[in-house]
Amino acid sequence: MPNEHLELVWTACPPDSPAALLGGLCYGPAGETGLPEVAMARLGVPTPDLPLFSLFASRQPVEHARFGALRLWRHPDCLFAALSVEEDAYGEALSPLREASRVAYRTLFDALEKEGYSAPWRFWNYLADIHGDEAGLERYRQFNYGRQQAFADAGRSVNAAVPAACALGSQRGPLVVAVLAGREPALAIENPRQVSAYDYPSDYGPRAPAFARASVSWLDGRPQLWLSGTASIVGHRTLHAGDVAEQTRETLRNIRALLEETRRRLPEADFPLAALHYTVYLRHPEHQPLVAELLAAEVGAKLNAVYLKADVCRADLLVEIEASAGHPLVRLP
Ligand code: 3EB
Repeated sequence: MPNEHLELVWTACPPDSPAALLGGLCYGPAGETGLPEVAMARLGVPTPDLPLFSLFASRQPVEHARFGALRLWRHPDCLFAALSVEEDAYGEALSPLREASRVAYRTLFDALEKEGYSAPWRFWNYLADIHGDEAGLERYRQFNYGRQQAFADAGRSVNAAVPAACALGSQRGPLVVAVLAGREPALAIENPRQVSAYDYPSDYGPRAPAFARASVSWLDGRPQLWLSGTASIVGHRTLHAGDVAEQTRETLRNIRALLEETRRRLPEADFPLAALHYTVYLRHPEHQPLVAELLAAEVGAKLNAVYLKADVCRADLLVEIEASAGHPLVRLP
């Protein structure tokens, strides 16, 4: 039985019932759909060249609107918006990516305010060449710079109650930013094992990443959990450099800690590992079978996961795992 409000759909088939579509992204070529494309190969499947559409669907009425590069889908209680930005458009700037990131976030924040869904719950961020140098700074750090500037420009806090997020390196293509937002704020959750990302020391870049470790939103009186990209970081340091098995185990310890912290903050948001829908980003495709085995050993036979080849935002990280819960998942062939 599909959830009235929000369900996650993973499919290789382009969406055929746009009325129910509440936005989404395509990992691979999006064809005629016009959905934002993220150049990432799917791993652990017999047909890696098929696209993977990661969509939200709803039985509630959804309206779609398009304003130039910005696409948005309005549900009565939440909104999904997505944007691709060509960095070339900011070729004059000292750092085109920093400027593109700032403009992408400004555009999305302006749209959220205008549409009446001012509370971002969860962002998705994808950029090419994430470790490349731009104007003397790693591109991921330029992205963080522009993102933090946009939060400040919009009068939004950069160090409390920030949304959940992920930020990954794609093979090529424009900066892609998507957001799920609501009329009511989500509850931001931090991980007691980790320094909050917004408090990272400046060794990780001049402007800290503006994201929470997780957030909990509410639809129809029920909680949804949005776990940010989670990696083998304890305190603020990367652990187990070069060891994908240990990095996966450490990541799962962080995820367990986040689920426990979520329950502590909000007893109704009681999600076991097996209730989560996972997206696993791997730097090296050959690690997929081992990571899948370790994940299944912890989560159990009901594991729902998709695997994507991506550059994780610290060069010494081999794996990053994000997840959501509190809404159904539909997998179409
Ligand atoms: C980390 O914990 C790993 O910049 O939005 C994870 C999730 C990471 C989100 C972001 C970065 C982001 O620092 C990287």
